[in-house]
Amino acid sequence: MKTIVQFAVIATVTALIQTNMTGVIRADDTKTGTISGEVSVSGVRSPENVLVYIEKVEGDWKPPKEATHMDQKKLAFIPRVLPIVKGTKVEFLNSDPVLHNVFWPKSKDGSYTGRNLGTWGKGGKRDATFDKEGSLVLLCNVHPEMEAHIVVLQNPFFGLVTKDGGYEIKGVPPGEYTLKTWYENPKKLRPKSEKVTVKAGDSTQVDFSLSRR
Ligand SMILES: [Cu+2]
Repeated sequence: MKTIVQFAVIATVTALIQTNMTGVIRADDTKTGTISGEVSVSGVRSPENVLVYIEKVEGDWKPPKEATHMDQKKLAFIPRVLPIVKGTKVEFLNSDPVLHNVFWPKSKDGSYTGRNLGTWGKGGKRDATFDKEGSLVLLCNVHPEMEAHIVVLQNPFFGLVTKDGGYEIKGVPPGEYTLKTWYENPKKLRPKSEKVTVKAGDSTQVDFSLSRR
C-alpha cells in the first residue's frame, strides 16, 4: 500500500513538472513560427496601414474577451485600419469636445449591411460586434473627411504594415498557408497573395511589392 501511495505522489509530481515544462516551451515560442517581411508600394505615399493576414488557419479562433476600441480624436478615427477576429466587440469612443457620428454603408463585399450607431459627445460610447468575415468603411456624418476601416478576419494572425514598410505576425501554428494583403483602396494597391510555410521555432520572410496592377 505504502509503495502504491509513493508511486502516486511521484506520478503527480512528474505530471506537474511536465505541465510546467510545456508552459515554458510555449513561452519560448518553439512550437509556433513567425512571418515577417517588407512591403513596398508604388502609387500611394506610404505602405502604412496595408494589412497582411493569413486567409485561413484551421481552428475556431475566439475573439478577445475585452472589447477593442475605435476612438475619434482630433477629428480622425484612430486607428485608421482596425483588423479584428470575427466575433470581436468594438467600442466606439469620442475623445473630442465636439459631436461625432459613426455609421457604415453596406459593405462592397456584401458582408455587412449599413448601420448608423448615432451621434454623441465627448466621453460617450457605442458598441457593435462583428461576427462575419469582411470589411467595412466607417464614416462620420458630421465630418465628411473622417474615414476608417474595420477588417474582420477568420483568425488572429495578421500584421499591420508600419511607416517603414515592415510587418510581423507572431505565434503562428506550423503549417502551409495563403498570406494575403489588404489595402483600403484596392484600385490603388491591388491585393496579392503568397503561399507560405511556417515551421515551429522558425521565422519566414515574405515580401510584397504592391501597386495598382
Ligand atoms: Cu466626426
